[in-house]
Formats: sequence, C-alpha cells, structure tokens
Amino acid sequence: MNQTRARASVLTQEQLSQFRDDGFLIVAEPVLPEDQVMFVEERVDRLYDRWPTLPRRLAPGPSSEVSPPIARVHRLTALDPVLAHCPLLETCRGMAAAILGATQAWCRFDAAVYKYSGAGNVEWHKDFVKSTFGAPKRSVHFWIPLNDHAGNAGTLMFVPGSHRNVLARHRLGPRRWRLGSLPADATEGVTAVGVPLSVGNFSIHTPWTAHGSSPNRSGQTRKALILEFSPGASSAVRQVGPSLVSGLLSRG
Ligand SMILES: O=C(O)CCC(=O)C(=O)O
Repeated sequence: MNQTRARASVLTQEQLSQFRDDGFLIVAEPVLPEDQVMFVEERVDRLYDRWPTLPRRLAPGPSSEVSPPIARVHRLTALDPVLAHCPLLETCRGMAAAILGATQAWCRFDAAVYKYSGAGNVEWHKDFVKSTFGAPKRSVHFWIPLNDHAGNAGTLMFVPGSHRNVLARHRLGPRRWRLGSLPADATEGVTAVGVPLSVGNFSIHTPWTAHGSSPNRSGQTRKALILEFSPGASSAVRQVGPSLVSGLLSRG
C-alpha cells in the first residue's frame, strides 16, 4: 500500500457517513503532515508577494496596487506548477478518491484565500453556483489551513444538511445570504457549525453545502488552501487546463 492510499484510510466509516449526512466534515486532528502544509504555505506566500503583478482574473481585486482584505489567488497550480503534484495535493487526492469511491480523482480547481486582519465575513454560499461548467455529480472540496487559526481569525462555518435541499440547488443557489442569518433554505432549528483549525487539520464539504466565514478579528492573516476533486473526464480536462494557462503565461 503506498503512502497516499494509507492516508485515504485515515477517515473512518463513521466520519464518511457523517460527511454524507451533514454535507461536510471537520477533521480537527493533525492528519495532514505538517511539512507538506508548510511547503505549500511557503510557495503560496511567494505568490501573494507577487499579488500586484498576477493576472487579475486569477487574483481578483478592484486595484492592481493593493490586495483586497480577503485576497484570493485562483489556479495556484498554474501559477506555480511545482504545486500541481506536491505531496499535500497528492495526499488530498488519495483521500478524495477514497471518499468518492473512485480509482482516480482530478483536482478540478485550486485556490488560496488569505483573510487579512480586520477582513469581514464571507457570506453564506454554495460552491456549485460559482462553477463555470456546472458542478460534477460527485465532488469533494477541501479547505485546508496553511497556518494556525485563532478562534477569532475567520472560522469557516457550515450549515448541516444544507446539501440536501434539492430545490435550493436550482432555485436559490445563485443567491447569497448575509452571514448573520442562516441561509434561506436552511432547515429550522439548524445551527451553523465551525471550529478554528490548525496546521494538519482540514475540512471537506460538497458543492451544495452552504458555508461562509466570520470576520478576522485576530492580528494575523488567516491563510487557507482550497482543493476541489472529482472523478470523470470533464474534471480531467479542468485539471489539464491550468498547464495550458501556465504555458500561455510563461510565453514572452
Ligand atoms: O476561506 C474562506 O473564508 C471562505 C472561502 C470559501 O468559502 C470559498 O472560497 O468558497
């Protein structure tokens, strides 16, 4: 059994069924190797150093001079191809394949979200809405802290069972809701769940799970990595896409 497969079995059957029931799973244990996470943090930090010069479609913001309080960099693996097959990505890919019950999982999207000190919340939303080509039927989205997050640094929160509202998948999906109130399609009596995570921890959710994050009231930047995996040919194309982008970007 190779190391990736070994890691896949880190999640217990109980955790997997919790993921299916709630639409998310928070793993607040040191499962991901610290050195793998630190390696990615260092390389992603270098990309943020270059934020003003990154293509605005990959690093969205109103101005080229200053990054916004919640600064996203999309397609890290295109901007820094070393990240495309780094050990952390492969560890998560192995887990994703096991979770999806697939022999191969493709990383169809990757990004970083740096929430600077003083940044506001990220409103409730469901990832499938942002998906240009529509969300695949099976997909697992990892949210991985790249540094230790204090309790007031902008914890990611989930609405349990929100992935089950099939109507909301179509009718209410494109709407965003203010974080103060629960999403319009949340079942009454449901409480949002979130736990501050540290290096080695992670959470997973489905494309239909409502989630958002609270403001960063700590003095530190809250750094997170997002990896979305799914099986199937269309996802393979999405994974190969970034190498094309990277090729185009490196052309003189
Ligand atoms: O990192 C965060 O605060 C939220 C990110 C998020 O929910 C997303 O990118 O879909």
